[in-house]
Amino acid sequence: MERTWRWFGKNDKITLAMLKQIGVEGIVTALHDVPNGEVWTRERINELKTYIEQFGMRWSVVESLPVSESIKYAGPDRDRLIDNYKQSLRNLSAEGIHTICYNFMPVLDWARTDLNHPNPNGSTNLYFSFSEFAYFDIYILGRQNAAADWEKMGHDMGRDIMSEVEKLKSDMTPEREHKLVDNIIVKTQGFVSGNIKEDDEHPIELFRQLRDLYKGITKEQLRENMRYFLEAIMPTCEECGMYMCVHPDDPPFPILGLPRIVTCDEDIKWLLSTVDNPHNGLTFCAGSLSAGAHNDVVALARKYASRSWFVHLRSCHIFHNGDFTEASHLGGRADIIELARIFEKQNPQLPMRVDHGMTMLGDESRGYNAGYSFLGRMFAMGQVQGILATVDRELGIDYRQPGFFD
Ligand code: DNO
Repeated sequence: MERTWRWFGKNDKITLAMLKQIGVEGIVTALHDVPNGEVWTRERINELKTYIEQFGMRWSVVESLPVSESIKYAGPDRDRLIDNYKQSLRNLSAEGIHTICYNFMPVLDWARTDLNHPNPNGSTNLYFSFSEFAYFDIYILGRQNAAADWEKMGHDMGRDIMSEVEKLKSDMTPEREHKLVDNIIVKTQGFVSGNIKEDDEHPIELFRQLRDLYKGITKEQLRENMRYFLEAIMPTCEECGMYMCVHPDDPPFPILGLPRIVTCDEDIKWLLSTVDNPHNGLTFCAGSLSAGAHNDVVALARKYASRSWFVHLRSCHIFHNGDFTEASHLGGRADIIELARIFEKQNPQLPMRVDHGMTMLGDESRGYNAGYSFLGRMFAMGQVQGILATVDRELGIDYRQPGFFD
């Protein structure tokens, strides 16, 4: 696979010159300063693309060309926003960029409760605690029906989440509450979706307003809105050779009373068959999928490799109580060695990035985006490059990064 890296643009503390040194071939990025819903112009795309090419790399994948909330909940302006989306696709294609990662998660993109959870080896990782998330939902967001939903979730998991929440409540401090809000809806969101930003004064209020836009939207309705969006853009994708890759929901189960529709085998099957067009494909995010105990990640890869146009390599560990954390790239539920075999066989040119990495060896004081450390991701990238070189030799694929002087 093509060794790519998610880079957040010219303000990213990790520079392209640094990435060149660690074997990165392609860049995954977006025009992060264009507000959601606006057209990405050819000039702006070309300017960033040219900048990347000066470093001997290419702009391999757009992550993300965001789908506006109004398209997801079928607001009155969705057709206008879909037209803008199509125009951005045409402009990207005219500049030679043909792979788009996007997601269809309502309001909240990915969710974690702790961004610095200690690992036994002294590094830290991202962590999702059901009881802390439930506390946020019930006592901070104050969502109607939240307690009943968590009661049921606890029952289904064989875990007394509500007692854990009450225990948390008795120990809670304003600082801890603030941190939880920051982790769940600010620090993990601003840089990916732009819905809520670090300098928003009332993130909770803003979040409630966004959530209310989805009142009454069921899983079926959200699926219907996704089908509508995909059918509307497919002719443009065919015309300009654009490959859409939906990112699975992270975590892969419904949260905050909002439906999630890219979480498991059945969802993926629905998505790829409802709009059965090769331009409607998948970002195979092994990390998001492995956070769901219901997912057998290797089996999913075997089944859907032929419709995956972009791969995220990462692996989660699920604890006995159901909480999950991000494991090392050589551990956890996603067998990255086997995934590398499957995808290398499928297409050795497929763009792949290591996803989140550990925070380690000083990463913690550098102010990187949550999950997007430098040393931790570089360590993971080294491991994955080794896996790929080995798998390539096994498969007789010509390894594209020989030693410098070969
Ligand atoms: C978090 C990521 C997500 C993902 C987008 C894709 O690190 O997995 O932000 O990139 O949802 O649209």
